[in-house]
Amino acid sequence: MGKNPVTVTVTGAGGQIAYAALFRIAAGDMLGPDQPVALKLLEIPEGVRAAEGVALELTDSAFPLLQNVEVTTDIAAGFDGTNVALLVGARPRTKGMERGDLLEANGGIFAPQGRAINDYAASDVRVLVVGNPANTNALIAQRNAPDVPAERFTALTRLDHNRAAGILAEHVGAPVADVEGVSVWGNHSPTQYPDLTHATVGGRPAYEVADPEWIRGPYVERVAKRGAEIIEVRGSSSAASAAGASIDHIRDWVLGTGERWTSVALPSEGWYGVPEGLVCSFPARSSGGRWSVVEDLSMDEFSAGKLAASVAELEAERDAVEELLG
Ligand code: NAX
Repeated sequence: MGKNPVTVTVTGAGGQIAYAALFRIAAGDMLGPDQPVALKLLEIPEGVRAAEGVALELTDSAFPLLQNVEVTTDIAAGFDGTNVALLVGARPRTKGMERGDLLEANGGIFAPQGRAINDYAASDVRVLVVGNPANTNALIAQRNAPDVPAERFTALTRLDHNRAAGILAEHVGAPVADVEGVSVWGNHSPTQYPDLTHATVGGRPAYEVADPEWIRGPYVERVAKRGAEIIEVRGSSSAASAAGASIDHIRDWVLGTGERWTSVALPSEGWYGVPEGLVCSFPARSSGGRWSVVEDLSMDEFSAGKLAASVAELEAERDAVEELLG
């Protein structure tokens, strides 16, 4: 007998990241080639026609694994029975908007979505927040979903992780599959710290393969500001790579990472001195459907300073949305 379908909700379904993600999800790239999926596309009224258009194209793709597609602007219906929620839709930062305004505008989205997940989602729900500011949006959603275990709320730093691996591989002229042990710490923002202390390329330490001055200077800067580089070169923000990273994140979470680790933002349990509850990126492995942070990695003064600076930013973001934290 075939497997029961997994219900996947994607918010911001009319947007560009969703457009790059949904067809791959329906094709089985995220949950496996034998796992049927039912899709729920949640949009706001301004975006719903675009989402309806995507639904038409999904039908026209005749994906054997795709059981059903529902388009809705109703938040309760959007999360009803959902097993995997990709929270992509968010309020973008517009000209003249301060970070505080951005956080507040997004609080108005992620607090009700957290409550709806709490009330309507399946008991095994797993949540990935992609919409920026992703870490703090995830914190807001998590704090508004008191009946869901906190560890089920994560934010996307896999794109940063993939960028960190890809840019290193390109720099040293190695295939990216040879890169292991990269860690991205902190916030999904320019303060993030892509860390190569424990990274290897083809089994050799990254710090031997590449110049340490480059690793701690231009490399960190380039990875952390890659989003802006993409906008400048492509003319719009990362879409296919963000979609691919979201799929990688959920696939690894559900199906496991094996011995390799990746990077994931999740509510801290005090690891590496990061205050409890803060949604912060750590190196992590997954098995049995659960993330476990890679603990006890050595961290020198430079790395500890970078992590502390990013954590300070996360704390400031948390304090700015205090009244939304349930
Ligand atoms: P788009 O502007 O193409 O699409 C966003 C869609 O979300 C729109 O269709 C809009 O109608 C919808 N939306 C807005 N509020 C909603 C709500 N309350 N419920 C449901 N849908 C809603 O943006 P896109 O390029 O797809 O990016 C989406 C988000 O991802 C942005 O916040 C962006 O900053 C963020 N990103 C996060 C990344 C990460 O690594 N964490 C990287 C890529 C990306 O920049």
